[in-house]
Amino acid sequence: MNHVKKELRIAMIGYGFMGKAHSNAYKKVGHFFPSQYQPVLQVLCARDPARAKAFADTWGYKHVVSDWREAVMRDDVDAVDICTPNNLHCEIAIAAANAGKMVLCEKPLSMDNSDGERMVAAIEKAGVANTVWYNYRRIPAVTLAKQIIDEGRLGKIFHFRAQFLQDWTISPELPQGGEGLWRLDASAAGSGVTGDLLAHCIDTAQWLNGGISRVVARTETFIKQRKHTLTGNVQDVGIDDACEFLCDFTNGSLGNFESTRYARGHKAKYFFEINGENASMSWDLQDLHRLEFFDHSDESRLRGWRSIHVTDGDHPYMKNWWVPGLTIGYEHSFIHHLADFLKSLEDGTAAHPTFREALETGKVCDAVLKSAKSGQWEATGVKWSG
Ligand code: SOE
Repeated sequence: MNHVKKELRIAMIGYGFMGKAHSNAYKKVGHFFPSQYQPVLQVLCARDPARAKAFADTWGYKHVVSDWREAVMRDDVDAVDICTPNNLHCEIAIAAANAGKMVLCEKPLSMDNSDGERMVAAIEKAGVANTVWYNYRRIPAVTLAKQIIDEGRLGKIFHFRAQFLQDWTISPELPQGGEGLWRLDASAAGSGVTGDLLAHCIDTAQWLNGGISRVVARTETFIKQRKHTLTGNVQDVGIDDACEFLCDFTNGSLGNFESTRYARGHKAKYFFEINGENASMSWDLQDLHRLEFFDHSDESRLRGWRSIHVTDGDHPYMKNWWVPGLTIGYEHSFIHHLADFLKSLEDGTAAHPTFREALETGKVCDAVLKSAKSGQWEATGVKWSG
């Protein structure tokens, strides 16, 4: 079979947490989701040569380079996967698109929307396949929530609420900047929890419930100064440590979002709930197989929240894994994302979320940060069609 497959030769830029998650997806996808395309780990690009070589050996990359420009321009590369800190996404994506490569980019798309607009323009001008790795859409219970909404089972939707809570930056001793800690450095990350965590919630929310038209937000930076890993100097912290916002969806429903890295005891609590006139649903990453569902049309004596264990063969993605009832995990959301990307290549369709759709998430993030400064409601300018 293998000889008829088309190779999809990947240049992976970066080798942190996401470099690992994506490399794992490239390795496994073909074993579980048959496709005409076979990803090939062609080139790993990273700055530290010894560590890059070790990563490449572990995952089976054929070549190692230290300059992303070289990786992007190579003739033996079909697709560029951007897993760098956020401040490099724009330049790499534009160069890759201009070189005619497909581009897969880690979230958030960009530092801000002026970069995002330039990226979308380059990608669309080049006409190359593209996607942004908002992976949580591909958790089977979240995909099932989308199916249930699209079937109209909730009726008119009134409320969407979401939280993404962590606690890993509470210590004032934690430095900002450098590997692993660039998320605390505004010059590398763009923003704090808004771009890093709420962007996930916003992507899922708009996918499930349509566009967000306006927001009012507040942010807080609890630790005002931190030592910078690279310079050794104590510097002002430019990111938002916590963010809360209210919003209006264009379908008339109200949104309520919260994210923080200061919720002691919560490591990655991503939760959402959606209330419609006929039914409600909620989902929690820490029990990721379960979709909680309440259907008001159930017989009243038996009516109550049911907890659907989304592991059966007719649940999204699950027939490609084990027998019904057996579970999968976080890393599978990336495998599903990639499987859908490969399918879109076969079908000649867009791979969601596209850069343009991820820009709509970025517009909400920008409006949230703007509102936190102005103290006013801010329009997002979102044109949601995804
Ligand atoms: C931050 O800690 C982080 O790793 C995000 O960057 C990821 O996008 C999120 O999925 C988990 O948390």
